[in-house]
Amino acid sequence: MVTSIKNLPSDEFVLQGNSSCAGCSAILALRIVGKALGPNAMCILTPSCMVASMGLTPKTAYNWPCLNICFATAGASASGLVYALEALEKKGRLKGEMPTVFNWVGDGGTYDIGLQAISAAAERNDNFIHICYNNEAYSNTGVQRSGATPLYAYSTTTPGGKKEPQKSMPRLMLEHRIPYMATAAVSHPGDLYDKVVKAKNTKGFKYIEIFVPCWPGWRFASSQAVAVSKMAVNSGSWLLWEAENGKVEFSAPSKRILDGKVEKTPMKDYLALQGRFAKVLKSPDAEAKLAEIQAEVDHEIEFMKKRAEIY
Ligand SMILES: Cc1ncc(C[n+]2csc(CCOP(=O)(O)OP(=O)(O)O)c2C)c(N)n1
Ligand code: SF4
Ligand SMILES: [Mg+2]
Repeated sequence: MVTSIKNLPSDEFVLQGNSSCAGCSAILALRIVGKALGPNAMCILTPSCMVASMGLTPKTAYNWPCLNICFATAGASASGLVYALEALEKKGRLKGEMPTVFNWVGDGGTYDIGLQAISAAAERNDNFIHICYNNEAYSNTGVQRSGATPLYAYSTTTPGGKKEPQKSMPRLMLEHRIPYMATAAVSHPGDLYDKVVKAKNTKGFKYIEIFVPCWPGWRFASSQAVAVSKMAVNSGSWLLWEAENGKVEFSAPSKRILDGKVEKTPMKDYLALQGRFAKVLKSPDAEAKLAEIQAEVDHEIEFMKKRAEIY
């Protein structure tokens, strides 16, 4: 049974007065993650919107010890912190319970520049959670394309629409066959909360990727991030699942789509909510491009269905 939003703990680890955009769904996701992790956690951040949102010492808005590290090094830095904590514990010098070490890193820091160190830490099965909040762009520096930016989306470095389809980071992580990994979305807070609790209670490397639409980057109204996220799930373009040691289980909303119990929303309706696809939807070959985007989504669904059957 998925935890209801009404039953999430009232504790807050993302404090008022942080400097994220109003209506930022990444900061909302971090609030929910905080409720699942509780106070005994240490947070590592790479350069991103979430570092900017944290603010400056002594008025930082995240209520955990936080380390801001180099863009490429989330995997290596978290490993180092975990090894240091484990050494202290071994020597009897760790006060209290072992904290949960977690990375809070964007898609740029995960899919692109941080990939090698994250993959290496996963292969070593180091004991931390890498959380990628995926807003499908380098938002903090002005919305440049990343490996997570979808096909035909506008970004400042793809003014005519991105020509390449997005890379599937969750699938890359799946084949590391780590103890636990999951995809989640800001529109499904109970599901996200439960997955972070599960990751916290699992030893070894954990990966969670959270879908967090960015309104200034994707060009929709600031009040609509959760609605856009819901639409991504309902269209099947963002699948919710989890995997223990490489074995995939689909989560309720996506499972209903995959089992054919619920009709998925057409991609056209989802894309129409976002200004970053406006040019494509108005172009003379809009129908062909839409069909290509829909085919990408359908292929991913078929792939994941088969992947879940064979392992
Ligand atoms: C090595 C290096 N290259 C570039 C930058 C500039 N930079 C700072 S934040 C950022 C974007 C980060 O994108 P992402 O990880 O997706 O996080 P978001 O901004 O979307 O929250 C970039 C390119 C940097 N700090 N270090
Ligand atoms: S640019 Fe996007 S991800 Fe960054 S703080 Fe604003 S809403 Fe959040
Ligand atoms: Mg990003």
